Amino acid sequence: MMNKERLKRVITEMKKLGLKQILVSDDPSIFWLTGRIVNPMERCGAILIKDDGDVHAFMNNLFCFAPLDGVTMHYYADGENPYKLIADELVPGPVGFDKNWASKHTISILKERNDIIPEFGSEPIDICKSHKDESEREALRHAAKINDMAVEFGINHISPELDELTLSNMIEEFFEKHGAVQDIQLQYVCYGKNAAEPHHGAVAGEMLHEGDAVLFDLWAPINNYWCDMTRTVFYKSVSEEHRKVYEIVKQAQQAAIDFVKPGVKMSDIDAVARKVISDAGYGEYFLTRTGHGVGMTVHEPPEASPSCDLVAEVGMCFSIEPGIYLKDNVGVRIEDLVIVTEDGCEVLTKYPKDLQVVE
Ligand SMILES: [Mn+2]
Repeated sequence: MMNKERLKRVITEMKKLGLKQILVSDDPSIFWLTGRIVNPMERCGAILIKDDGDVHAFMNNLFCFAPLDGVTMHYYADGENPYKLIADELVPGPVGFDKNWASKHTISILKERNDIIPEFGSEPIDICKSHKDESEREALRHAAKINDMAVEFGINHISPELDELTLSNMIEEFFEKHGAVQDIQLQYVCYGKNAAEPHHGAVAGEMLHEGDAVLFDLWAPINNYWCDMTRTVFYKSVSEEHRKVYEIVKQAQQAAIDFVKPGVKMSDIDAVARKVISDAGYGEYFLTRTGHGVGMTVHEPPEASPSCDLVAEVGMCFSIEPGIYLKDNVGVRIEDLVIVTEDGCEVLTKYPKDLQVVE
């Protein structure tokens, strides 16, 4: 059934933004509003929310989407035009569309009506979703616990016999055994200089050598809520330069975590981490933002980046993951998830961060 409290919060945000009507099509947003998992794939499925509380759902009848309390249901069959059904319920003026909805849907609706104006419409739900309630915080804590175990599993299985992809696949299986059932992504396992590419995944045939960094960036949805964490360890030995880089990243990450509390700007969280790395002389090698929101999607608002104007508020969950990336040499990233609390933040991922050399 429709979560009335969440719907009310969304409508409040719509009013603040001056949006009279939004079309919600993102699967996680529909799940967050209704508790229903629906994935219409290439077909059209959406929920229309108006600022007076009028709500309509449009679904293909193949997906067995049962009626929702207080929602006017519109079912269509293959061969029928769902866009006309939606267009008929819109009032003239701006319509907020979800940012990820395929253009074939949005353009088809626009073609049905020449008195509507497309707007970005995800913000009301994105803002509400960024404030996790207690049940969501519990789900994120549980996912983070599995993530700690997955990192430990990965580190315990480091071996010169395993290429990156094999170890990555073993970790993926570990996640699946612990409740990650859908949408699992490639687990990042990066050896040596590969760790210097922030988005190197895991490649077949890449083998481990003494002195290599081993970077694990592991992420999976557990019961619909994502975890995401990174640890970097070293194989058999660590050079002075690499040790220095590691300690700087660790300090930057801790400084940013210590800075998090309600009311601080997300861009300032980024600045705190960046300052530690810049002051140590490595500023130009910190190639990414400091963090991103996590919830039912692995990358969502708010982000800790120089360009984010949002302010940290109680219940927001995001990553803190500064890094230093020295091309053809080494990469170090340390990532934890935090939830903003009344007086600081709760760190969800707990695997130790002291420099570790694995035999
Ligand atoms: Mn991340």
